[in-house]
Amino acid sequence: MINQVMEAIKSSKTIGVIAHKSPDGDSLGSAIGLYHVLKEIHGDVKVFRNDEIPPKYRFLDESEEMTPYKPEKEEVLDLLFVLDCGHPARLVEGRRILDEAIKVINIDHHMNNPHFGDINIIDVEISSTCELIYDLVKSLGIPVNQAAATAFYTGMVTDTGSFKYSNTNPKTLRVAAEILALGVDKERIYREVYQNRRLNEVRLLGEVLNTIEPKFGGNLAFAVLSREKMKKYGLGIQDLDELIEFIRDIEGVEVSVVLKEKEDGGTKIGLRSKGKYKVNEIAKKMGGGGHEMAAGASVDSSLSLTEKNLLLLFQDFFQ
Ligand SMILES: [Mn+2]
Repeated sequence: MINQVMEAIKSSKTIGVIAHKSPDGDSLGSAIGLYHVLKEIHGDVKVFRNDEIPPKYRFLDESEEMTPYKPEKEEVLDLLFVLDCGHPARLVEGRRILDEAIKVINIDHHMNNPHFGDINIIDVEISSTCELIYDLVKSLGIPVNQAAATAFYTGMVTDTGSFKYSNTNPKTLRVAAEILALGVDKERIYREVYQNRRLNEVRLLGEVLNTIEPKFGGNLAFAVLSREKMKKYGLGIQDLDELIEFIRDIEGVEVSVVLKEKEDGGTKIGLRSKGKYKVNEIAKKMGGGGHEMAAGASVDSSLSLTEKNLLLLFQDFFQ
């Protein structure tokens, strides 16, 4: 496998790196990190921005090296790395670059990844795609510079809930320690990612929290964010992503759900669990996927219909 990856890098003239749309810390960290690593050994590497970068992650691309992906004009790449992407559909418009690339290396940690690459490096037990890529880069013998280390560390911190979740094990912490020793400013990462809340996000958070009524004997905390409400505070669908974890952490609650109304009238579903229930089972039934403790889906149905459908599913789920 390692030799195949090195061979693919060496024999390709043009290389691209892309991750899923609606980026999070792990997808951005793995894409930007791998880009900085590949640049050490290859002259023609591009990293694509498959979406807007949320403000709290913009520090990862301060020099703005990410190329905005334009489906109508992208060249055909000799080699494309697709990262942290549980299904090709999660690339959305970026799907075309995958279909056209001559060779694809798929690196991911989501369950049920359909192995859509020519080379597939999938580990569903590992904390994050960033940890997986770090392991790979190490065995390839390519140096990890400070920019790459910062990106990888960010992905590991965000996908493990700052090393709190069950996907954190002794090896995760050993890898994190190794990466940290490469000159990562971890205080800066915490400040950028967690201490940068906009006042309006906090105000909306307050408004929503005031209405939380746990259901199913207190097991489920459920919150709904309409477009109207988000607009009132000047926020969009990518904002207030801490709400779902905040309400999961209510005493007695096992599972949290946040529904956000999309611009096209559909609904984005987020699901989190404290550990007793596997929420990817619910996500799968709604056409989505993810990890056992953190999953989601995107559906065409309205907020109210989606809420109704989900509550029916949860009725059996908590039996
Ligand atoms: Mn991930």
